[in-house]
Amino acid sequence: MTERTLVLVKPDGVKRGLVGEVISRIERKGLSLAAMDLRTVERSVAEEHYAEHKDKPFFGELVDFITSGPLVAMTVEGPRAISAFRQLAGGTDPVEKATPGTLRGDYALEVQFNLVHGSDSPESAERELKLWFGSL
Ligand code: RTP
Ligand code: MG
Repeated sequence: MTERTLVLVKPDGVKRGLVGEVISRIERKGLSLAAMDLRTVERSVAEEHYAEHKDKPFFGELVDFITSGPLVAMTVEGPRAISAFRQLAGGTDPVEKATPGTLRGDYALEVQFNLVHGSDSPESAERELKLWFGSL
């Protein structure tokens, strides 16, 4: 089933020049881009995006980081795109969970600076694509 998912190359990935690497892996997997935009987001967007984490101790730092500079937001589509991109990204902790061969496993060291975001379910994808692109 064709799906759409929200992918972010977070500010650390943009600063480090890894946007092309992320896109390359998305394309090599067989997924495709349906929309893409470089932007710096307001705190309100970041807070809404990460609303599920609002009571976590790292919420403030997370919002500070996501709003710290330009990021690349993309709509990525293809068969099982949501799970497929989560597989490419690897686990949240780039050392303890993400394995080599994944984006986080290959390019990140710290949980906060873990390079990419991908929607984690069809419900999240719908909510996030509306927030970031105004539609699914
Ligand atoms: P994301 O939402 O960014 O795609 O990452 P995820 O699903 O793999 O992880 P999630 O549990 O949704 O956490 C969201 C982001 O919060 C940061 N985080 N920091 N300091 C910490 O313990 C901690 N835990 C999570 C990470 O940047 C994570 O991607
Ligand atoms: Mg998440």
